Amino acid sequence: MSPTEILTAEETELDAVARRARWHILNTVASSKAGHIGGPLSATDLLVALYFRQLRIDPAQPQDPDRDRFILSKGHSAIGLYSVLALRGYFPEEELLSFDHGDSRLQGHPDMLLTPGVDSSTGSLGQGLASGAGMALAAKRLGKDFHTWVMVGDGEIEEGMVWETVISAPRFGLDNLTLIIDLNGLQQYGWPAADTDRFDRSEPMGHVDLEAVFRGFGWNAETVDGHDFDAILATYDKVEQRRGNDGKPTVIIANTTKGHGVSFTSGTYKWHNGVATPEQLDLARGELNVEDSQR
Ligand SMILES: Cc1ncc(C[n+]2csc(CCOP(=O)(O)OP(=O)(O)O)c2C)c(N)n1
Ligand SMILES: [Mg+2]
Repeated sequence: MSPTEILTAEETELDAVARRARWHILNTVASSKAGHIGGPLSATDLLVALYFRQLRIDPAQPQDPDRDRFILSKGHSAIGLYSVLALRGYFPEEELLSFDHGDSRLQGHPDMLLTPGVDSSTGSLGQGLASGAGMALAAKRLGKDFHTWVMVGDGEIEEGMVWETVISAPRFGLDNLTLIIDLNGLQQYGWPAADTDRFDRSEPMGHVDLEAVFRGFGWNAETVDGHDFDAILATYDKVEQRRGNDGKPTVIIANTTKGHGVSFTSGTYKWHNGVATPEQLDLARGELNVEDSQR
């Protein structure tokens, strides 16, 4: 496959798209010499399933008022979103190499005024769910049937503003709003711990029954393996089928691994951000089984 060939949703194998997206994440960040790795890699399969099977979108019309919306509230994972947007045909894959350059459309955090396919600017954690609720409420008021999806990190949901929307969304009957929590068990560092060092790297939400909490606030809740495409698609479908029936927003709690898909980045906070060496890139390319031409 040539790097410029546009992949349509119907023609693609999700696993191949995800491997290629993961390669772009590592290779692009290495090329730009700075960027996040672990969060983009944990979110890749969820994003690929959304953009290649679920969202009602047309990459040729990124501003279609009736399109489904997606907000990457964990905006530091921008390169993960850009990789999937490029593969889905919003802009050329080659453009990924401009990532984080001053004059690029692909800034280090998503900019809705610059990048085709980006529905909301994010990066200051905690804000995307509120924006998404606004979009979902607008759809209700305008009589439109588009669906709004938001993805947050598990560290991000320590932000209080997330919970303002968790409380209010059911009261507005926002069954057209779905929140995906990328529960990868790690954030940048971890909780301050008196008895260890400054950062103990414990799970940000490991002590919380998130399903029970969300249900208590009036949400539907689903838990899924965030690296199993069959399970992800079945869960997305369930959400879509339920929409419009019960007035409840839905949370999808996705169990993921930070840095998933590449041996040396998997399961460690140390690859929250970082730049792969040429040797590491070679190793990753082999593990991801991508063609040489994609480098
Ligand atoms: C309001 C705010 N505080 C701090 C940061 C810096 N920051 C960027 S990523 C990150 C950790 C996020 O962890 P998590 O939400 O678990 O994301 P993931 O594991 O998916 O990378 C932090 C603290 C920020 N972007 N915004
Ligand atoms: Mg996390």
